[in-house]
Amino acid sequence: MNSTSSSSLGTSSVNIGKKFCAVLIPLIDFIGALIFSFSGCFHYHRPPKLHQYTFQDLLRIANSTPFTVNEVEALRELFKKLCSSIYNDGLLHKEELRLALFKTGEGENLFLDRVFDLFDEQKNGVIEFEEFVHTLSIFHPHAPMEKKIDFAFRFYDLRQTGYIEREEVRQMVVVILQEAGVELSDETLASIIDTTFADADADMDGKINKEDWMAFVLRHPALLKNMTLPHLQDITAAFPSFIFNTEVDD
Ligand SMILES: [Ca+2]
Ligand SMILES: [Ca+2]
Ligand SMILES: [Ca+2]
Repeated sequence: MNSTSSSSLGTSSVNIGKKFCAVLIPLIDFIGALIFSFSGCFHYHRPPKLHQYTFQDLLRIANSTPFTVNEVEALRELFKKLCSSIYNDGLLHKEELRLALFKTGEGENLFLDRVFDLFDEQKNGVIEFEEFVHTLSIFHPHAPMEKKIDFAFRFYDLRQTGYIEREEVRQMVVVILQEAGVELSDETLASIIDTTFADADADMDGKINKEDWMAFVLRHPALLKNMTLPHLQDITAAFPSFIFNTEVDD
């Protein structure tokens, strides 16, 4: 490769990184919205009694995540609020997640479906509290980088084929542009996707596998910023009225 083409490749890589960052933004927006959608209405309205987690339960959950016991307790209050909006059975249903994120219990959304699937680790159609904490923990600033990379890969593998295909990137880009009110010609859209693939598909087999993805993300570390939600460290500060029940020193 001569110096001219290598320098133009460098420039285009930066642009691709920016574009892919834009593609990742909805994911972090979703998680952020989920956490803070209810912070404004948290004054004092104690949610109904649900399955009680003992201190030992909370401690066990805290020990398996980067969260402290107080943070798990704050997440418990958030979860109670989220999961009592429609069914009030101690489980988070897809309609409730949709209501929290979009203020409506109805309608289809590609990202919502994928986010819900990723939270529902046991694939039983509802999100349990431990699944909720476990998935959120991936966005914690102290969560291992490999977990963040892996989660982002699984998020974008919308059809769960084990690869991120061109069609999946296309769908994401289309949804983002729609939400941003931006209209691009089909050619421009195709060219964004082509350039992204040329950069990400290292073994050039037309799909992004985990190794391709890992290398791509490491070349564009800005992507990983979107996999960290700094506010998760301040979850107890976001819900000060709930630092409270056990008053554990972390
Ligand atoms: Ca589940
Ligand atoms: Ca796929
Ligand atoms: Ca590939």
